[in-house]
Amino acid sequence: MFTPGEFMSEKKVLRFVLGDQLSRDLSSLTDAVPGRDVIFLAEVMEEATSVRHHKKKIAFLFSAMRHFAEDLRAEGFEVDYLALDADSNPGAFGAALAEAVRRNGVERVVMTEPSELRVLNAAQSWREELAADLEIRTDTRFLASHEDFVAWAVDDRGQQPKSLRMEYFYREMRKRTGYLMVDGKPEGGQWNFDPDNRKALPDDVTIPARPSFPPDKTTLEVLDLVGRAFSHHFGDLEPFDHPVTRADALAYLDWFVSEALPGFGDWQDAMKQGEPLLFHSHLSALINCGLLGPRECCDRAVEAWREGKAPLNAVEGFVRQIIGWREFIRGVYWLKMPDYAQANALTATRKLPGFFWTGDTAMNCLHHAITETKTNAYAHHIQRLMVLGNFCLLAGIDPIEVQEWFLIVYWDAYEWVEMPNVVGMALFADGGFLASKPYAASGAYINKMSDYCAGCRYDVKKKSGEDACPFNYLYWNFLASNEHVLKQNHRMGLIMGSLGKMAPERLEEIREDSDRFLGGPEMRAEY
Ligand code: FAD
Ligand code: DLZ
Ligand code: SF4
Repeated sequence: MFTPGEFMSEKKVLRFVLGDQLSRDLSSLTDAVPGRDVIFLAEVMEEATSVRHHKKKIAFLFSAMRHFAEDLRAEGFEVDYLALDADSNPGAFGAALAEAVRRNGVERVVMTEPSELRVLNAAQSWREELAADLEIRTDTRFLASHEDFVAWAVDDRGQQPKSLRMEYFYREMRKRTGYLMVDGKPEGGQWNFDPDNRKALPDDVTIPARPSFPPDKTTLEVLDLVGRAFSHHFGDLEPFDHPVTRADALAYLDWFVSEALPGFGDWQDAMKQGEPLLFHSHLSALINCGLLGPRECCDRAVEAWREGKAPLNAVEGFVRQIIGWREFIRGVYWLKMPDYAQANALTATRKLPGFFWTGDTAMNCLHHAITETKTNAYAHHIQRLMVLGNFCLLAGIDPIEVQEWFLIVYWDAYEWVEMPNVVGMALFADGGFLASKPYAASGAYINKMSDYCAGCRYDVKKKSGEDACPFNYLYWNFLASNEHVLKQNHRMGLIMGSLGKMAPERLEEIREDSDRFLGGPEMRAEY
C-alpha cells in the first residue's frame, strides 16, 4: 500500500541546493531517492558578483560545491551541476533553475530556504515563471528555528523588544540542548567563563601548527577558473590549502578539538603579528556552508571536556560562540530585516578609507588585520571587532560601506551573519538593540591584547599630536560627537562622566587631532 506522499514521490524531483547548503542532512535532501531524483547545483555569475567577493571565498565555495556533487554521485545520485564556465550557463539562479526544470523534465522542485532575505525573496518570485511546483523547506541545520527565536524574543502581544541580549538567549539554549548542564544548572557553577578568556598571549606559548589540505584536481580547476573570471576581485587566491570536502572538514574539526581547543578560551581575545589563527577554530566557513553542523562541533568539544582533554573555560567559550552568538545573530537578522540593513543610529557618513583594500596604512594593527584578510580571507573575532570594527566605529564610517566590506572580504561571510555583527556589534548602528554598549576602545586595549603597537609608527602612549595613536583621540572624539546618544546608556555612565569633566582645551585638542587625521591623506577613500 502506498501512502499519498509515497505515491507522489514516484515522480522525479529536482532538489536545488545552494552554495551554503552543502549538508547531507539538508531538509531538501532528507527524502531524496537515488536513481529517481536529480540534485541541482549552480555556479552563477550573478551570485558570485552580487558583491566583489574575495577570490579565495569564491574558490572555496565552488570547490566545496563540486566536491559535494562528487560525494552525492558516489552515493548513486544523479547530479546536474552547472559550472560557471558552461556554455549553457544563463548566469542567474532563477533562469538556471528554469532551464534545469526543462532539461530534467520535472514537475516538482524542492529546496531549503535560502539563508539570506535577498535570495529568499528571489526564490519566492521564481514560482511565477517556473514550469514546476516549488517547495521551500525550513532550514533545520540551526538549533533554534525562526519560530523558536520569535517565541523567545517577542512578547505575547507580538511586540518587538527594544533590545535583546545574547547571554539570556544563550542560557535558554544551554537548557534546551543540555550542553554543559548538570541537574538543571551550568557545569562549573557559571554560565559564562568569559572573564577567564581575556588573557594576553605570553611569548613562550607554542601555537599549534595547522594541517594543510593541498588542492586536488577539482580544486586546481576551480582555482584556474576563479583566477581567470574574478581577477579584479579583492584578495589573494593562493596559497589555497583549505578543507573542501566533508571528510577533510571533519578531519579539521578533529584537529581543532585535540590541538587548539585547549588554548581557545585563555587566548581568545589575543592578537599576534604573523599568527592569524592562534587557537581559533577557523571553522566558521565550514559551518556556514554546511560541511560541518553546529551540533557536531559542540558535541566534539563537550566530549573533549568530558575526557579531560580540554578545560571548561575553553569548551564553554566555544559552545557559547556556536549555540549562543551564532544562533542569536541569525535570529536578530530575521527579526529585524529588512530595516536592519539601513540602520544608522549614530548617523555615520564617512567613506571607507582606501587602505581597507590595500592594507597600506601606518597604523600597524590595521595594516596586519587587513593584509591578513587579503591573504587568508580570514581575521579572527577580536581583529574584526576591536581593530577593524572599532576603527570604523570611531571614525564614523557609513554602515552600508562597512557592511559591504565585511561581506566581501571573509570566507565565512553571508549577509545573515555578517550584517548583525557589523550593524549591531561593531558599529552600534542599531542603537543598542544587540549590544548593551558600543565596542569602542582606545589604543590601550589593542596594546594590551596584541604585539602590534611596538612596531607602529604611532605611539600608543601619546594622547595627542601627530605621533599619537589615532585610536586614542578618535576614541574621545567619538564619545564627544555622539554624547547625545551615549549619555542615555547606563553602561556608559562612568566614561561619559569623565568626558563631562574634561577641560574645554583638552576637548578642543581632541577635536583638532581628529579633524586633522580624518581629513588627512591616511583617510582618502580612493585606492
Ligand atoms: P572561533 O573564534 O573559533 O569561534 C567558533 C565559532 O563560533 C565560529 O566558527 C563561528 O561559527 C561562531 N561564532 C563566533 N562568534 C560569532 C559571532 N559573533 N557571530 C556568529 N558566529 C560566531 N562570522 C561569520 O561566520 N561570518 C561573518 O561574515 C562574520 N562577520 C563578522 C563581522 C564582524 C564585524 C564581527 C565583529 C564578527 C563577525 N563574525 C562573522 C563573527 C566571528 O568573528 C567569526 O565567526 C569568527 O571570527 C570566525 O572565526 P573562527 O571560525 O576561527 O571562530
Ligand atoms: C557566496 C556564493 C557565491 C559567491 N556563489 C554562489 C554560486 O555561484 N552558487 C550558489 O549556489 N551559491 C553561491 N554562493 C552562496 C550563496 O550566496 C548563498 O547560498 C545564498 O546567498 C544564500 O542565501
Ligand atoms: Fe594600532 Fe595605535 Fe597600536 Fe599603532 S599604536 S598599532 S595605531 S593601537
